[in-house]
Amino acid sequence: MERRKFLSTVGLGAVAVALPHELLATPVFDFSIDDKGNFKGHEFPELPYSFDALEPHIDKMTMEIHYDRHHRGYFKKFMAAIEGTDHASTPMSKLFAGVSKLPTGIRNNGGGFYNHTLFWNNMSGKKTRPSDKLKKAIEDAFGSWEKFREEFNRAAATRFGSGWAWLVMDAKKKLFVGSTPNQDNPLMDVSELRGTPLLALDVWEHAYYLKYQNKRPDYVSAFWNVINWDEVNRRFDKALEL
Ligand code: MN3
Repeated sequence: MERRKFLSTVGLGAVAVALPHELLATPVFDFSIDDKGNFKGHEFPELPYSFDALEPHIDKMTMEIHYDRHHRGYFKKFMAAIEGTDHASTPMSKLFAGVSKLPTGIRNNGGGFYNHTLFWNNMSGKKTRPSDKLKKAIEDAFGSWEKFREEFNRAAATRFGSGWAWLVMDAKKKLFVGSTPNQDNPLMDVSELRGTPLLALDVWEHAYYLKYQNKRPDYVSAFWNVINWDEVNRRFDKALEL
């Protein structure tokens, strides 16, 4: 099938076929598509733990407001922006890949919906560890685990205004860190960072202000206590496979 025609039929969800490898050249974690690459709708995700599960590092009230108002708000606005259009049956990763041509409401609210879902899932109140394979890839990319931590913290601390810090795998399977403004993410064609997000950290003030006020670096260092490495390991392995 001709590529353009294929893309449009996939976009409409009319044909149940797996996405060709070329579309997955940048492997994605897209909860709007199933394992075979077919569109499966948009759902507001459940928080994978209780509001107080990340205490004392991230407080209960922040989690409640952040999940129930901020995240839900992005979700609702995103749904309103795509309702009744072809975008409603387009996988999010595909929307992001062409987001420069779409209304800014899709970029901002689709990004806000997607990024927070990654974020909740890459945190946990349970102690987890990076796999040996991930550790080695990080040491290869950054020189040492400590250097990785420093670079990630710097990316989070120096993002001016609102945004996100990321650990990303590029198309050559190399790891790097960086940040994006607002609700942008590394899957978006407008982003300076391009690749597969493995770890996300929200550095908007609403993510930490109640507990940490203006001390963003304290919040960033507390984040290391609640990273769900099981999930980061999983994303890393999945990204390597594709
Ligand atoms: Mn947020």
